[in-house]
Formats: sequence, C-alpha cells, structure tokens
Amino acid sequence: MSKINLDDYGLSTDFIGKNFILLDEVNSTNTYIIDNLDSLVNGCTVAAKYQNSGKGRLDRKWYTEKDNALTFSVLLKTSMSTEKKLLIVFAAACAVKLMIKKLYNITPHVKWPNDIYIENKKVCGILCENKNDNIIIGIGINVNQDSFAEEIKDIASSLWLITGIKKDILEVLSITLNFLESTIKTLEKEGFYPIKEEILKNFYLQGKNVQVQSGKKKLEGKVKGMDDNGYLILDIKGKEKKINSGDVHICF
Ligand code: BT5
Repeated sequence: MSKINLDDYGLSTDFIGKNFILLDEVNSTNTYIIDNLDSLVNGCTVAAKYQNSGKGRLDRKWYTEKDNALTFSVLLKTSMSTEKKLLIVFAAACAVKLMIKKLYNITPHVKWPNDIYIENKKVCGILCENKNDNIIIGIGINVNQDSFAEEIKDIASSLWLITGIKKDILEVLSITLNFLESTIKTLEKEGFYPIKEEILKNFYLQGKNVQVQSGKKKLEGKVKGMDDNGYLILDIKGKEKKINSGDVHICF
C-alpha cells in the first residue's frame, strides 16, 4: 500500500479521493471497499496497480494489465434516495466522458448503461454496487495498454492506442474524480436532467437496432433514447417499451 496525495496529480475535490489508498495488487477494488466498509470514510478512493479478479456485472470478468490500466473504486456514504442511487452509474459515465474530452480532446460515446466507447471499442466499464446503503462506484479505464487478452481483443481498446497520447495513470484518476464529484453533486442538487442531457449528446445506441437481454427476456427494437429514470427507450414495432437493466447488442 502506498501513501499518495492526489492533489499533486490535479485533484481539486472537496471529499472524493481526499482519502486515497493505492494497492499493488488486490482481487477487486470494489470487493476491497466492501470488505473494509466500516473503516473507510465517505469519498475514500481505492485504486490498484493490478486486480487479479476484477469483476464486471453478472460476475463477468474485467481484464487489466499491470500498471497500464486504471482500476479504482469510490465509496459513497450517501443519504440519496434509492431512485437517485440507481442513477449514480450515469453520473460516473458522464464523469469519464468529460475526463476523456478534457485530457484527450476527443468525445467518447456512452453505451447504456455502463460503458464508454470510442470508435466502436470499449475503453471503460463501470460497476456500481450497493452494500448496507452505501454505494461503491467501480471504474475500469483502459489508459496505456497496447494489447488485450484474447477474449476481448476485438472489442476493447485503450486511450493510448486510439489517441497516441500516453498519460500518467494518477493524473487520469484525479481528473476523473474531479468530474465525478461534480456530476454527483449535480445529481444531488439538480436531479438527473443535466446528466441525462450530457449523455444523450453522444449516446452510442441512439437510433440503432438492438437486441436487449434483460433477465430471461430478449427484446428487439430501435433505440429512441433514455428517459428521466435512466431507462432505455425502445421502439418495438411502433410501440414504446422502457427497460431498466440489461445487456444491449447492436444488430447489424
Ligand atoms: C463492466 O461490466 O464493464 C464493469 C467493469 C467494472 C470494472 C471496474 S475496475 C474497478 C472495479 N473493480 C472491479 O472488480 N470492477 C470495477 P460488464 O458490462 O458486465 O462488462 C464486462 C465485459 O466487458 C466482459 O465480459 C468483457 O467482454 C468486457 N471486458 C472485460 N475487460 C475489459 C477491458 N479491460 N476493456 C474492455 N472490455 C472489457
């Protein structure tokens, strides 16, 4: 474990990332926070140089390469309503999008509900978990990798491969945390509308024909947007259907 002050890397928040733990290796930064919930403060941020069991949704794997990828989690001890807590994943996606625009000068797309895409490749995934009313926001960003595991080599890319810009991982972390604190404050004070509008500006799925796996149900339709609750709006043969969670595949 290293003691690092993220202010030296551009952090300018009130509480997120002020308490920072950098681990050399861990199973998953989300799991680390869940296992140490009582001893960690609101806004505590845990990053790992290497995650040996990084996780995605539904127990899927998150692959990372030692030192070149950013994997971190933020603990939010918040009294937000349950409805708002479910929207934190979008505040996080919005923060990553704004970080990429600021540091790399390109505009990525948000793929509902929890991915960031550039040039049809996934560069970031987000996993929000709820434990004893606390929210753990886990974010994996492909920063400086130049190759990927066989399983994901066709779907993943890194910010370095796409832009040719190599960045200090801790700078990328600090700027993401700055935006994360501001998008979470926006969600708390102004509600979902400003976040939704920012996401819809570059909505990866807009107008696309998709197949959505939601629990045991499979639905096919055209994406019309996202509603005020963060639900995906589908047009299925002229009828509108709203979906609150699921995996979306584009139909070519
Ligand atoms: C996600 O799940 O995309 C959420 C990933 C969250 C990772 C962070 S890292 C810090 C924190 N600690 C954790 O243990 N997790 C969080 P999902 O939508 O289920 O997507 C998972 C799928 O993304 C996998 O099945 C792969 O197809 C793909 N994938 C895995 N690793 C990837 C990578 N590095 N880049 C792009 N795609 C990847």
